[in-house]
Amino acid sequence: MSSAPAALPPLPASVKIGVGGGGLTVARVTGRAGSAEVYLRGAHVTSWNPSGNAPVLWMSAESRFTPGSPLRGGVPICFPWFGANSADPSAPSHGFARLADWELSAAREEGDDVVVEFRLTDSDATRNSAWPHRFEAVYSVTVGARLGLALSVTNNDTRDFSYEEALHTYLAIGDIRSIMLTGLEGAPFVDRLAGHDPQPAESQPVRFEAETDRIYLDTTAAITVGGAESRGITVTKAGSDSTVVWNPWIDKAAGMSDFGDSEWTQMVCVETCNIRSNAINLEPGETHTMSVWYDATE
Ligand code: TA6
Repeated sequence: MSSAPAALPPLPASVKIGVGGGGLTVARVTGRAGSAEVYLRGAHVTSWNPSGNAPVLWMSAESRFTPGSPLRGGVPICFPWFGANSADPSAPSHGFARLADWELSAAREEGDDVVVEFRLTDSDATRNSAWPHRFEAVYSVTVGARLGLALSVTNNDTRDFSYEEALHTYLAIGDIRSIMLTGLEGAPFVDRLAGHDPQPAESQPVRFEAETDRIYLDTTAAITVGGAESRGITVTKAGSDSTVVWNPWIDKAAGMSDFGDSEWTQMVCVETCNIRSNAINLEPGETHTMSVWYDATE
């Protein structure tokens, strides 16, 4: 049974609503400069193809499309916390937003681009969660020769609140063992596999030789993914002070039922975030926007 969407706004011919994996409702965008699919579950972008180019986002062939499970790949929205919730160990990893059904609130064409907007507000479930605040989140997806994502959060409560956020993007690459990330040179990071103490900054591009799970704080740098066997992908952000880099490598991939054992070579997560000491605090009525743009060569 698909998660029948709430009332839909007027849609341009480039946006069609259909039934995707697991019977979930999906918005299929076919613009002049690019195409994409966005599930209303989690407002989850699962694909983006600049016209004439190969997919830029990676999705696992083993991804689940079932209630209570996040999709594996694309761009999961982590909100209002990142990772485990320190106050409630039973709360879902990376927050409730990627498990919720968002409302498709607007869609329009802007030149060669197509813009689709999604909206999530507090509910009985969220108000009874580990993060009980009144809020509105508006997520804007711009599909074209570039992919643009913008997450705006408004405090609709009577007191201030803090939250973490991440666009946990899985990028499709040739082979993790032959790519490198530039842009983070000189930035200290927390290696989540080696405790929580900051590691000294590295002067070289990031390369991958094992499971890698790094949090870079206080960085606004653009990141470029490149290498002998990978197209170039540039990640440019605004309103974000943290970046997370992740690849599960062999053992962790084998331990995840929604991740194919051999798929670890095909992806790298470059995550645009505000987490830990970069968490956002909003006064009542305030809004914060985190945005990111992806450009891919060939
Ligand atoms: O962003 C990296 C990370 O926090 C890793 O530690 C790993 O848990 C990954 O996210 C995937 O998390 P998920 O809850 O989607 O399985």
